[in-house]
Amino acid sequence: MGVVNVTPDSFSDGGLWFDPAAAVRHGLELVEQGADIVDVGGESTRPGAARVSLEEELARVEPVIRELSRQGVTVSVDTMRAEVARVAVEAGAKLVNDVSGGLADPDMPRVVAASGVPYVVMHWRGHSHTMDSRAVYGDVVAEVREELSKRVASVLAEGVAESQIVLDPGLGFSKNPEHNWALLAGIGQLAELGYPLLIGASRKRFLGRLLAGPDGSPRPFDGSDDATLAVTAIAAHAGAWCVRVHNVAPNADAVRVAAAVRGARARA
Ligand code: PMM
Repeated sequence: MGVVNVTPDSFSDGGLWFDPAAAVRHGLELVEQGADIVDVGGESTRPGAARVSLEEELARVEPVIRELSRQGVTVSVDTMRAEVARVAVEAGAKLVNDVSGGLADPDMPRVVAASGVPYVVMHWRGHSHTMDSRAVYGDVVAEVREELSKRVASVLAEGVAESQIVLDPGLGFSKNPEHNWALLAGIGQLAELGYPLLIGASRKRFLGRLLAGPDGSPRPFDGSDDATLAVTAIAAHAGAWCVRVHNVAPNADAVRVAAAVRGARARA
């Protein structure tokens, strides 16, 4: 899954694809580089980000989704709003990626159920301005697993089908670096929930912190693409269904390597 953030302020690519024509061009480039899905979002979720209005979010994503879909691209919409999801699916989106897992907008599960498209339910504890203060866990893998199970039960009760659900531990969302590493180590336990898993580590702050220089200053996000690639290989090898990344070409190769190793293991 390649990322197109149609925002002026996303963490690593804010502003680059804010113009709809540039966003469409970038989405097409990502497909050429090997993306199976292009994730289009109009609201930054970086820590501390303020929310945009519904109208602004729709104006950002709708034309981009419509045009990419018209050109045959499999598009997902990255939104917490039911109305944006509804319009996006009407414009051609084939997947709804909700970083709040249905918590931010109570209408979301019903809209997703009616649309019938796959639904990414991410682990989330609150909006960007509060999320760092909610990064408190005893056993992060067990708690994320438990909270995701509750979200699954809730969206199933709203009519979403089991076959629509994809789960995501939400790296960086109310998680400190130690939590993110534990969740990556626990992919197998999360997979036991029985749903496909999506992992979004690309260019996140915990990679920059790991790669900090001798003076302790974090590596800037654009220096963490190789580390993203390592996470992709590990996640895909552990059985993740999808990785959400900004720099698609090398990650698509890493996914192929992991698939080859898994295939060989299955045949052994
Ligand atoms: N991360 C971001 C945005 N959307 N969606 C899912 N499912 N999983 C994620 O980890 C995720 C996401 C934030 O990253 P960006 O602002 O760099 O795109």
